[in-house]
Parts: sequence; structure tokens; C-alpha cells
Amino acid sequence: MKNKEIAQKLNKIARHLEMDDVDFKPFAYRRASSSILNLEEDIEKIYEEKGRKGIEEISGVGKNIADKIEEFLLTGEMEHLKTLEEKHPVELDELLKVEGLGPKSIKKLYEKLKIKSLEDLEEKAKKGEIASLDGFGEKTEKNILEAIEFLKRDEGKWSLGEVMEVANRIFEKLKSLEEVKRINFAGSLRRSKELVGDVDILISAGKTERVMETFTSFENVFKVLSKGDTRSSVKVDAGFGIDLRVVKKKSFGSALQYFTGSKEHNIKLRKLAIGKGMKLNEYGLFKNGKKIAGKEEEEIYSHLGLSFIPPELREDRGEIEKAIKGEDFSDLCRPEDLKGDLHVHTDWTGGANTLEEMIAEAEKKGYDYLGIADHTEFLRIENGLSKEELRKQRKEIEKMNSKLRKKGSKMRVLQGCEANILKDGSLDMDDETLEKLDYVIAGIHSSFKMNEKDMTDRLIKAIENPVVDIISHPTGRLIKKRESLDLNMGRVFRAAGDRGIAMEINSSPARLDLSDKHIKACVEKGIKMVINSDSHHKSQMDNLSFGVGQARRGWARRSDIINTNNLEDLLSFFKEE
Ligand code: DGT
Ligand code: CA
Ligand code: CA
Repeated sequence: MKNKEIAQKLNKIARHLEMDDVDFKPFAYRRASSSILNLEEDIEKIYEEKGRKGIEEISGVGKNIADKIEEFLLTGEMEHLKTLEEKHPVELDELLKVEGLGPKSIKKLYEKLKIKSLEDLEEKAKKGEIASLDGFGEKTEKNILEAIEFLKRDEGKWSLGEVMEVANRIFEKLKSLEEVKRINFAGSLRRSKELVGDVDILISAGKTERVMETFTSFENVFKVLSKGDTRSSVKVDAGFGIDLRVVKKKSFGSALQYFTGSKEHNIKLRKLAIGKGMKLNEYGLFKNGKKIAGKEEEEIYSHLGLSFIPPELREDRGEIEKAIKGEDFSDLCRPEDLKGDLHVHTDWTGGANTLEEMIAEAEKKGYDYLGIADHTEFLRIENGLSKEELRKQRKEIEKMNSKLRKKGSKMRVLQGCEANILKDGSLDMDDETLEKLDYVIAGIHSSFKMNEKDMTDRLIKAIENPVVDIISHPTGRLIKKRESLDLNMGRVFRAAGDRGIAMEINSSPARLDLSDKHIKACVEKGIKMVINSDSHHKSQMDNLSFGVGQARRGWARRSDIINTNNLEDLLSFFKEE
């Protein structure tokens, strides 16, 4: 399937055209790229069956872009992109990772200072050469250096968004093999850590030859680091590693426990075993030299006198002490507990899909409700809605609801919005308009650099605004890209607790905001949260599972999360606080 590769190439063309300050075309390339990325059919197959016409029928693909796609399908090359890359010989992907740098500034840095790579950038910034460039200045130079430091901090770590797709595909492939009796993710991935060093997969299998062969020859494997009977390691083209271990069926549970980690959790657990005159390792739990557990993970915990500890909690953050006392963790929030999503965008603003398409997707998921939360006025780049447009959208949503009612669907569509918290803490929409909505989300989308006191005051002013029900992505961090806003979270949470509003757990793998630690703080303070996808495309509605993972890591129970409620209770939450 070449869809992804083509989408990436078109996106690259868009960036290069932006470097040259070309109008409109970048937008067209980007739209075509995203529509191909989200295409369900294989584009090669479309071309085979319907030829050139089939390509032009893809939404967002005009004649000009169809030329490029056809050329690539026939020759494996895209001449236009090559020419652009020769014109701007910079490591664009790398440089774009630097928060604050866009295609145009990258071009300028190349033309004026011959900066091609991150190393060049750091070197010139340290020498103070960037500050003296027209349009950059000392502040920008300082920000660039900070952004580079931030990138280095997370070097060698991968976000769940970066690994999950390939990890899942290889997992499914292995699972489909006849020899594979049991299979599980282990390591930090199973614990749903926001950043992972590598992916660990554990298997029990009859014969291992074909299992290892399938693993090391998987299409995304870029390099085989080691290959053996019980363990193999590879690196995939996206850059991260995958470890596969094969163990005996009778010790699958203890191996899963061991290889899930964390190391700190395991060390404490082993000590506990020793204290009880037992021995714990990846082969099993032993007493007086006799194996008393090993086949199932649950047995390990129960034989140690503990309640079962879900993987997401295994970080030695007090979970073992609680489990000794018999704490029941079975009501931690699960994906299937969510009855709806309250933060999705449509093509009325920055989203890719229509209202109808988003609703159809939510219905398919069996939701009780879907909350539309498009941007409001201020966000021009996302085409934020005006008062009048919000009113018009309301009418559309009412129409949709009566349609749903007519066909007997239980689902209801709510109208919210994602208002912007301006620099002074006020919102970019009047109260009267906001009060007419079912609920209001407010979030910070601009002026990210403010000192702690001002930034905290700003957010608290929004929290204390009576029309606000939810604060979206409260800390504003972007994983591996942008540091959190400078906030005093203690003060923020106190204000949220006093007003009784909900803090968002934004499930976008680029955000995961609140983070697990902040979620735990909210749980301890009794602050309610909402797990939202912030979808800009219908396929992103699946991202809720990432948010659930973080919620579980933060010890959040079903009752801490407002979108586990049915519609009636949810609406009364919005009325109450
Ligand atoms: P990562 O990959 O850095 O995100 O973190 P993990 O937790 O996935 O670590 P990894 O892949 O090195 O090893 C997977 C698990 O195997 C780890 O969570 C616990 C277990 N493990 C590996 N090496 C050791 C060790 O030396 N001692 C102990 N107690 N456990 C280990
Ligand atoms: Ca790992
Ligand atoms: Ca590993």
C-alpha cells in the first residue's frame, strides 16, 4: 500500500512551496495529502481498476496533483519534489521539529546562514548569529536554543502516536500465526507510558522458527539487531526498536509480569516475595523450591497476597502498598466506559469531515452522545465560528437530532464550542452566545510565553468564568515539541475544584494533556475530568484509548470521568457547577 508514502510526499511538496511563499497551492497539496492518508482503499488498486480517472475522483485531488501521483505510481519518483529538495537542501523534517520554526524561517536561515540541519542551527544560535538576522532577534534565538534542548531531552523516546500503528500491525501479523498460542504487549507500552524507549512483545508458541522469521522479515523492519530461538530484536523504518521474546506456556504469566515492568515495581515486588519466604522471577513464583504460580499473571499477585494491579499503575507510586491492603483497582476507567466524546471538530472550522460524517462515526461507535466543539472567532487560522455561524450550526445540529430521533437512535448531538482564552483571561465570544450552547470548552491557543503568575491568573480567570464547563488541554504541552505553559498547577487545580468544572484529558497522542501525574493530582483533589479526542478527522475518534491509558496511569476511576455518565447526568453536571 503506497497511500502513506504518497501522502507524505505531497505534504513535503506543500512545505517546500511554503518555503517559497507560494499562495494557495500548499493548502491544496496538504488537503490532497490528508485525504489520501485517510483513504480506506489502496491507491494502487484504485489506479489499477479505474486508471487516471479513479485518482482524480479522490477528494481534494485535482489534475495537477493527479499528475504527480500517477507519475509516482508509474515510476516510483516525483520529479517535482526532487527539484524542490534540490533547491532547498535542508533537513526539513528535523528542522520543523523545532518549536517556532516554520518553512519560511527555515528558508531564510538556509539562505542567510547556510543552516541545513539541527546541528548547524544549534551552532549558529550559540554563536549569536541568528539574533542578528532581520526578523529573528535575541528572544527568538533564545527560544530556538530552548526548543533544541527540549528535543534532545526526549531523544530516543517515541510517543504512542508514533509507535502504535506499526506495533499493532506487527502484533496482529504474529497473532495470526498458527504457532502463536498467546501474545501480549509488555514493557512501557503495556503500561501506556506517554513515551516509550522500545516496544516489547511477549509470545508463547509451539515452534518458534516461523515466528521469528515472520517477525524479522516484517515489511517495516529496517534492521535486524539480533535473531534467536527465544529472543529477537529489530529496528523499524520509523526508527524505534521492537523486542520479541518467546516463553513457555507454563510461565507466560510470570514472564508477562516481569517484562511489563516497571523495573521499580518489579524490584519492590521481588522484595515482598522474599519477605514472605518466596522467590519471584520471570519463570514463576516459587515457595520452598516449588513453583506455586506462573501460568497467569493474576496468580502472581494473588499468591503474594495482593489485589490485582493493572499494568498502568506499575510504577512504584504507592500501588503495591495499596494492593497489600486489598485496594480494588477494577473500577479504573476503561475505554468501554466512555459514553461519548465532547470535543470533536467539523469542517465548519479546522476539521476534515462534515457534521454528518462525524455523527455517523460516533453512531458506529455506539455512543450515547457526541459533542461538537468547533473553534470560535479568534482562531482565524482554524476559521473560527462567528456568533451567526454558531447559531446556524445549532439549527443544523437540531435537524440532525430530529433525524436521529426519527430513526430510533439513542444518540444525541450536543453543541459546545472550544472558545479561546485570550491574553487577559477573557473569552473570544460573548456570554450571551455561549450560554445558549449545551456546554462550553475554553482553551489557550495563543500567547504561550507568559510568566507563571500572569499565565496562571489568565487560566484561573477562565476557570472562574460561569459560562465555562471544561478547560481543554490545560497545560498546553505538545509531546516532544513544546514545553507546558508556565503554570502554577496547584493554584489552577484549587480554582477548578472550587468551581467544580472539568479538566480535559486530551487524547490526541501529540498532547496527552492532562498528563498522568496531573490526572493523579485531580483524582486526589476530587476534581472531575473528561476524556476527549479533539478529533480533526473522524479516524481520530479512536484516539480516546490513549486518553484512557493516561487516565488509568493517573489512577482515575470511572466516577472521576464525566463522560462515563449517561446523557441526563452529564447535562445535569453542566447545569450544576
Ligand atoms: P522503555 O522501553 O525504556 O520505555 O521501558 P520498559 O519498561 O519497556 O523497559 P525495557 O524495554 O528495557 O524492558 C521491559 C521490561 O523488562 C521492564 O519494564 C522490566 C523488565 N526488565 C528488563 N530488564 C530488567 C532488569 O534488569 N531488571 C528488572 N527487574 N527488570 C527488567
Ligand atoms: Ca520497552
Ligand atoms: Ca525492550
